[in-house]
Amino acid sequence: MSDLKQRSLSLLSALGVDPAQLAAGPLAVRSPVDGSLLAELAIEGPSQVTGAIGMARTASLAWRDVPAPQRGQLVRLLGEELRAAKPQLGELVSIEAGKIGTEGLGEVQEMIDICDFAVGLSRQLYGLTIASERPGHRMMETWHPLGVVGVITAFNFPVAVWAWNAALALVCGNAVVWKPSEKTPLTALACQAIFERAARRFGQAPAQLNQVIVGLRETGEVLVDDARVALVSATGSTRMGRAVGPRVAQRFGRSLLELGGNNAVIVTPSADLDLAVRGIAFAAVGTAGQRCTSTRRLIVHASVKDALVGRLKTAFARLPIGSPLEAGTLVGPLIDRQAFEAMQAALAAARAEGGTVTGGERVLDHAFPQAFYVRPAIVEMPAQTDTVRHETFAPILYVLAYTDFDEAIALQNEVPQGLSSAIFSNDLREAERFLSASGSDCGIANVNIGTSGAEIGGAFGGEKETGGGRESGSDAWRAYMRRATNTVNYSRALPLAQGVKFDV
Ligand code: UN1
Repeated sequence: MSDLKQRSLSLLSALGVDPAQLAAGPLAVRSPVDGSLLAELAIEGPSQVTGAIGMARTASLAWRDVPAPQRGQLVRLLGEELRAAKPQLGELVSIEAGKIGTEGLGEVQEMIDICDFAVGLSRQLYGLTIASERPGHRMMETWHPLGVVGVITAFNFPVAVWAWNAALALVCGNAVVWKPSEKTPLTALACQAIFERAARRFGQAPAQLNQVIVGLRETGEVLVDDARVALVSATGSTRMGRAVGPRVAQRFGRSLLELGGNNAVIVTPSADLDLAVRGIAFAAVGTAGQRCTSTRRLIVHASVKDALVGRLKTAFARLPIGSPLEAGTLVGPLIDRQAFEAMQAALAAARAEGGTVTGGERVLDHAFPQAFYVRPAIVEMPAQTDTVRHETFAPILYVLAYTDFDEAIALQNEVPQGLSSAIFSNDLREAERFLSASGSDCGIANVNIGTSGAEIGGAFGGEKETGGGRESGSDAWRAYMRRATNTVNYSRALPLAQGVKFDV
């Protein structure tokens, strides 16, 4: 048995996962750290998924009548359990998704933070009171649970994205059916065990309030097509969203899509370059460029391009690349061979379009023949070509020079995706223009910080091919509830709106 398998088995058992689940079927789970086999899981077939949705429906009928502040207490306990499990779950994220230690732990912290947020929210599911045009009438809005929420998540945030969705869905009175990425189901099983501990302590949660279904695309499709699933919240590629969105719409379900990004940083002549180098490096190479918020494009003013790109090249050349389980590593592996091949194909295409590539090669292949470590690439491009406009989920930073600020904003916006964006500038006019209606067209627009690493308090998501959904903070909770408009007549007359007369 490989060391990593042993380590993950002991973490999973400490987290409360039944070992029988880990050698139960055909789904091979491998660690991107060294390619070793961690577990073999059973795949849920269509009838099991349908059964899970039925149980979730039953759970939701009981849960919707529990007062929201009490529902919040379950999420408070979930947050407590996550605090206790943070070191083990963070390490398991590192083993299964290849994140460096601090990012694995950071992901669990993000889960704890959203639980805290959701607990407060459980007393703040506010509706409006609206002035009625009729005497003796009152109008108001009430917010009710949707029922069953389906959550589909990606490998790169294998646990936090479930928590963003589940914490809000649960305080909003829904049951959750979660299909994790087939590349990272072990961390999902761990979350399920953690959730069940919280539910046992809570004592009055209906059975099967949160369930995990492990499987491939077909498993997710059952969730997408079942009319009992009121909301499908899906995170992943634009290709996946293009398939999921119309199928859910076909049955008049709701979807919340968080898809690809092609996030740019604009650096203007007045920028603090020390800050820019650090901000861009973290956002471009953190999580080995596998965040949907990773910086993929640098749009830099011609007057500072050489200075900035020179410093970035030096920084990229020195990056400690290696096992994410070793202290000091900043860049871990790509998730698998397919990701490596997609990166190499993008670099070849960029070269063919006139790009100059620095870095991007495979490293550590002798130490880890079954894993895919790369040196992050900087690619200076003559123009924003098709390859630049496409999201490649790998650490590639395309560099484009600009001379006129309007041109920089146009370049930033001229891609199909619209998730995150940033400007480094000390010029107030430029920064404010970037944030204005005619500035960045993304769901996230930052000043003097990079494109990734958003806090949970804000709404998270983006426009265009990113899918339009908003998760996490602000008023994202509304997506997990249905709104009813109520008009109450407390008079003895029956005046009609718009002055209509209808006396019978
Ligand atoms: C994602 O990559 O799917 O802003 C989410 C960030 C994280 C979330 C990323 N808080 O980078």
